Amino acid sequence: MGVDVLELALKRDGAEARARLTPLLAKRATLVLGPSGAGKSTLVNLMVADAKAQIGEISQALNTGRHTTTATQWYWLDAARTSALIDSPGFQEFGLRHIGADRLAALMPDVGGHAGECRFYNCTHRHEPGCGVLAALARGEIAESRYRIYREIFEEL
Ligand SMILES: Nc1nc2c(ncn2[C@@H]2O[C@H](COP(=O)(O)OP(=O)(O)OP(=O)(O)O)[C@@H](O)[C@H]2O)c(=O)[nH]1
Ligand SMILES: [Mg+2]
Ligand SMILES: [Zn+2]
Repeated sequence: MGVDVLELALKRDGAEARARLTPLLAKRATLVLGPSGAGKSTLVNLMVADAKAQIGEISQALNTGRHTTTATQWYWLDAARTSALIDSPGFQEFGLRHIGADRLAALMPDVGGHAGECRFYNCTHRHEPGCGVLAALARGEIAESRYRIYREIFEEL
């Protein structure tokens, strides 16, 4: 999707995680978002010396987080107050119910980037003739796995 992904081991290699995150967090406010138990508060504590954000153990029974953080909290990363990190309560499930099927392609940049090439303005990119998305898929410019995800979510919506 044109989004960079960093894999970090906050507990095993905190120093490396800090070094890689520090330049990305500079001069902006960053919202930490993710399911409960993902390690959001662990990351905040790693980056903010006196944060003391509460960290929860993963529930053995449910294999999920326990919603340890219950309120959104703003932390300054530096004394000059130019960079901030925002810890947030985790979610158990991520829903897309608020999105109309006709808006889905526009929200997946790698898929929707070719929608302007479709013959029909209301193309669903599934079976229409002259579909720019299907053409890009055939040329290998859209990953098959990403197009499959588009189809699956489209059907759900
Ligand atoms: N091994 C390992 N464990 C981690 C890592 N990050 C977090 N944990 C552990 O995962 C558990 C949950 O961490 P939290 O930081 O409380 O997770 P959270 O995302 O803030 O959870 P909520 O506040 O419930 O949304 C704790 O036991 C952490 O020690 C990591 O990078 N590696
Ligand atoms: Mg938390
Ligand atoms: Zn199309």
